Amino acid sequence: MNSSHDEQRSRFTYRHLSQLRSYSTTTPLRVIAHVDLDAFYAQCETIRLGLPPTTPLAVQQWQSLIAINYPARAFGLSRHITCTDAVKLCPELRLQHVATWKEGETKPAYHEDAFKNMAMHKVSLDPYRMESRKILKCIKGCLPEKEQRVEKASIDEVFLDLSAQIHTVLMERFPELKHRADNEDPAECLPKPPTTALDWATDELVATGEGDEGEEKDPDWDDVCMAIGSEIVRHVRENIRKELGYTCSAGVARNKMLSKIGSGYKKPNQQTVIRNRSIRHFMAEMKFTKIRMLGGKLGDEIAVMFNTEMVKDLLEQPLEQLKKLGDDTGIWLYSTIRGEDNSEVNPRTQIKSMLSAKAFRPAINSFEQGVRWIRIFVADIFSRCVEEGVLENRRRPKTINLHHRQAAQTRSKSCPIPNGKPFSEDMLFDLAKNLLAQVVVDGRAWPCANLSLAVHGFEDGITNNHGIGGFLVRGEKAKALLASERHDIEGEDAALPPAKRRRKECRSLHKFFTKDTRTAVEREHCISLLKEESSKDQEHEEEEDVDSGEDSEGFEPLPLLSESGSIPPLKAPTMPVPKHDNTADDHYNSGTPPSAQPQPQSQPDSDNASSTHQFPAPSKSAPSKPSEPFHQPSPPAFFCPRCSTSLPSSQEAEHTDWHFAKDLAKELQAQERSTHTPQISQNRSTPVAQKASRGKGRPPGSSSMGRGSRVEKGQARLAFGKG
Ligand code: DCP
Ligand code: CA
Repeated sequence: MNSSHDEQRSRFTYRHLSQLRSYSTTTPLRVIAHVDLDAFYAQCETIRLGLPPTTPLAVQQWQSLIAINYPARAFGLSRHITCTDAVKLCPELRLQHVATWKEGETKPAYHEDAFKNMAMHKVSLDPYRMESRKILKCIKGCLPEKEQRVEKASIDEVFLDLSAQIHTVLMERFPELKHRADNEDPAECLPKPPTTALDWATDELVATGEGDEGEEKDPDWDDVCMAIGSEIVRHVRENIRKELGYTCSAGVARNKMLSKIGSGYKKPNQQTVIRNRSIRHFMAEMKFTKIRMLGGKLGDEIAVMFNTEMVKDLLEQPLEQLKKLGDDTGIWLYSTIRGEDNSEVNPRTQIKSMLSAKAFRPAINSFEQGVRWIRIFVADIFSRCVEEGVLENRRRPKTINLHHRQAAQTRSKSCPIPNGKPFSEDMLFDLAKNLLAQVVVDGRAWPCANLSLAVHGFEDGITNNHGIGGFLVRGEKAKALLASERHDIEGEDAALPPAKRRRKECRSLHKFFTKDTRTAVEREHCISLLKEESSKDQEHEEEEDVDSGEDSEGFEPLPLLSESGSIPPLKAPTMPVPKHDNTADDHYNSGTPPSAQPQPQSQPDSDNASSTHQFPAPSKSAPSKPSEPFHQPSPPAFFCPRCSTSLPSSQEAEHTDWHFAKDLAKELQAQERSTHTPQISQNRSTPVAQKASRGKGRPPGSSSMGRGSRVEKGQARLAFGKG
C-alpha cells in the first residue's frame, strides 16, 4: 500500500482502480462472481414438464438419482439413496428418467422404460445442454457486451469477472474518481468513498471476525466494488428467473475460488458476498475439504498429517510445516487457505475434443449392431459440433477416433476428417463406420464390451480453402494411413516385438477366415466396404489433385509423424471397468472451476459417456515434436513408394516387411473368398487397410444398416416449456 496513506485516504490507489479496467488478477478491488443453477437437471425437468416448482422431483439415470430438487430434499432425499428408498421417503415424488438414445434411433427421447432396458439405451444430456446454452446466452445478454468476461465452468456454472463493468459504474457514480484519475500519480491513494451505508439488499453477507478486519472499519472502495458486483449479479439472476424460469445461487468475492465456495454457501436462490474483510474469518471457519482439490486424497493426507479438518488449524501452521506435503503443494495450500487465487476468468475456454461412448452389457456381437450405435454416437457428436460452429466452418475437428474393447483387448482406430469437404453428419458416419470396419477386418471384434467415438483437434476453420483442399486431404490421408497402422498395434499386441506382431496378425487373419462363417461373411462385407471406399477415394483424389493447384500450404511432409504435430495425440483412451452408468457430461469434463489448479484432461469416468473436453484457447505455437521414436521423421533417408512415406533408412527393412505381411494377409483373404469378391484382387497393389483408412464417401449397403432419417441440423429439440 502507498506511503501517502493516511486516515483521510482510501487504502487503495489509482493504479488499483485503473487495473480493474484490464481485468487485472492482482488488484485488491477485483470482483468475481460464480453462478450455479439450483438442482439443475431437476429444474430442467420441472420446467419442461410444466410442473409447479414446489413439486418434489428427482432425475433418475437407470437406478440412480442424479439431481434432486429442493422440495424433494426437504424429505431427506439425496443422491446417495436408491429410487425405491426415495419414493418411500417422499411418496409424492415425481421421478423423471433422463432422455436416452435408443439403439437404432436417430434422436434422443424420453423413454419411459429406459431404466428397465439399459442395454438398448444411451443417456442423452442434450436437453440439459440446450437449457444450459439458453441460460448462458441470457447471462451474456444482461451484461454490457464490451465489458463482460464469462467463463462457462460446467453445464450449470459460470464465472463472471465483473471488474471492467464495475470500473465503469464507479466512474459514473463517483465522478470525483474520474476527474482526478487522469492526472494522478498511480501510486497515490484514492480519496475515501462516501460513508453512506452500502445496500446489500437480500444478500447473504458473510460476517467478519473481530479486530482489524471487523465491521467497525469504514467501508472502503473494495466494499463498494463488491456491492456493485453484487447488484449486477442480482440483476443477472433476476433475468434468468424472469426469462427462463430457473433459480440459481451465486457467490461474489475477489477471486474464483472464494466465489465458488460462496455460491454453495446458501442455496437455493440466494447469493453470498464475501468481502475482503471477511475472507480470513470465512476461511477459518470452514472445513478445508470444501476447497477444490482438497476433497479427496490430498485432503485426507492433510487431515492425518495435521490431525484436523478445519482451515483455522492449518492457518496456524507455518509454511515450512505445510511444505511437508511437498514444496509446491505446501505453498499452494498456504495461500489457498488464506483465500488467495489469482487465476483468470477465461472466456475463451475452447472445446478440444468430444466423445460419445457406451458400455455394452450384454456385449454386442455384430457389425450391424455396432453400426447402429455408431449412428447414435455420430448424431450425438455432430449436434455438439454444430454448436461449435462446424456448419459455418468456424471450428472443426481434425481427427476422428474409434475406440473398441473386446475382452481385455482395446483397439483404437483413427483417421483425419477431410478438410476440403463440408462437415456433415453423413461424412462423420462414413468415417466412423469405416473405422469400425477396420476393427472387424482385423478380427476378434466380437463380443464388444465398449465402443466409443471421439473427434479431436478442434481448430479454427479455414474458409475459402477449396484451392488447397485437395492437398490438405491428401496430406491428411497420408497421416490417416499411419495413424491407422500405429493404432493397430496399441492394446495387447503393442507389447509384442514387430516381427512377432506381424506373424500374429497373419495368423489371426487366417484363423478368422477359416473358422467362423458368420464372422467371415461380416468381415467380407467390411472388406468390400473398405475396398469400395478406397477406390472411391482414389477417384476423388485424382479429381482433387486436378482442382488443387500448386499451392503448397497443405502439402504436408509425409508421414511418419506421431500425431503430436498438427494432429493431436490419439493415445488410446483407457476404458475404465464400469462401476455405474452415470453419464459423464460437460459438468465433469469441463470440471469444477479450475480456481487453483489446471483442469484435469480426463477421459470420462463413465461407461455411458458423452463428454466435451474443454481447455483454454491454445496458443498458436508451432507443433510439438513427434513423441514416438518409431515415427520420428528424421533423417528421411528412405522413401516408400507403396505408401508415399519417408522414413529413416534404419527402418527400411522393417517397413518393407510390414508391407509384406499386409500383402500376405490380403492374399489369405483373397484365397478364402476365391471368386466371391473379384474386386479385391484388382487392387492388390494397395493394401486394403491402408486405403481403407482414407475412408470417405458412402459405404455400400449402408441403407441396410439401419440408417434412418438424419438428425436435423442443430439436433432434435425436446419440448421445453420456456425459451
Ligand atoms: N450431476 C450428475 N451426477 C452427479 C452430480 C451431478 O449427473 N453425481 C448432474 C445433475 C446436476 C448437475 O449435474 O443437476 C449439476 O450438478 P450440481 O453438483 O451443481 O448439483 P445440482 O445443480 O443438482 O444441485 P445444487 O443445487 O446443489 O447445485
Ligand atoms: Ca448446481
